[in-house]
Amino acid sequence: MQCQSPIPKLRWDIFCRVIDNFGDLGVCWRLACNLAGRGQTVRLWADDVSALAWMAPQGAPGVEVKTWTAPINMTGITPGEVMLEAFGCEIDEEFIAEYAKNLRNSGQKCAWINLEYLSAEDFSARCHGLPSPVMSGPGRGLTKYFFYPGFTASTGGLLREPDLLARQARFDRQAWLAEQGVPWRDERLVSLFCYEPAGLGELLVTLAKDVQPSRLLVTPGRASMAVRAEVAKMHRLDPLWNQRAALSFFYLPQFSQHDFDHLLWASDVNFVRGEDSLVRALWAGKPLVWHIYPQHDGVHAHKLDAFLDWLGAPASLHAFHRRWNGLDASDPTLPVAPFQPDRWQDCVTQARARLLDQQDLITQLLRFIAKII
Ligand code: TRH
Repeated sequence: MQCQSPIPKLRWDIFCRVIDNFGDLGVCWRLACNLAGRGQTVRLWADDVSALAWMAPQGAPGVEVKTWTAPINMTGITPGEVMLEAFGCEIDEEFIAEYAKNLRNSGQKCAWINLEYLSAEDFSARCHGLPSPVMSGPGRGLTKYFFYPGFTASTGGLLREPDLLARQARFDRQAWLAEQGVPWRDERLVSLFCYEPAGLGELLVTLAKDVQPSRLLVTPGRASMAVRAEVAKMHRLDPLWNQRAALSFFYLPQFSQHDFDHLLWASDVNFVRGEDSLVRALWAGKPLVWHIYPQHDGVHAHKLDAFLDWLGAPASLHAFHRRWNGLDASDPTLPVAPFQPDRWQDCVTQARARLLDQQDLITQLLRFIAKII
């Protein structure tokens, strides 16, 4: 039997810079709660904490939230044993200097982690866990470690709470929908969390023409603005586009992360975006479509393909994703990508089972820290 070092109870400083949207904070909040849930003490520093008011209105025991000001306010702050920067955000020199001083005084080893973005591309497994010696500044002589989340056993895994499956098993779809005021009459429920997808108009027309009625559960913000604009455009072009009212809409309020999970569990198909909601949709285990965060240099196309390959997506799901993400928009002669959620269920079910066989990100992170500290 392999002997593993015991997991120490440590104090963590997690640093998060909100670039845009909600994912940076969403991932860091989930990370913080998951760590605290396993006995760690966490201070989460974020430069914009405003979204936590709706994402996590109750807070979480063991997590202290600090507004990360520039310059950082170090009054009364002693750095904890673990310093984690999310997505390469740079921690202030004052903080690093204090951290390094504490290490010298306590003789403790450095536990400085850079948590990277999630990707199914090969580099995640190649670079996961690599050390990077710090060559300059107050952290000179320390070592930073790269921690890559991912979908395979050779990466850092995905965030998954220990009670997730039990919560899912207890979930009462009908009751939850009724509580939200969704007038559900057995129609197909499709959740929509996206930016401005190139294939939105096509999806609406497809659902409106379908024999099976659908209700689109639209999240607030960019998704809801995109849908309203598209619907207005279609009314102008063809007032009869949804003549049978086979497609209906329900505009949602901003949910807590907890209720966002419920939305994904209650729906028959989930359209998600960014990073965190993709992971939650995988745990929900329903057919899913991903609106990947677009990058100017176009590298997101490779990232999307790598994910779909790992997922074992059938050709129709690949095609639908390319259309949804505007990756084949230059060719108007291409036929409309088929919306076939029934055919997309198997690959998600199998992918979820593979993931459940692997260790979750927090278990791996805690073991990693126990090894280096
Ligand atoms: O919001 P996102 O698009 O976020 C990100 C950021 O843009 C980031 O800069 C980029 O690097 C990254 O994507 C790839 O999508 P994401 O990651 O799914 O984050 C959304 C978070 O918001 C997630 O934690 C779920 C949460 N959420 C709620 O809690 N309630 C809600 O009602 C909704 C719609 C979302």
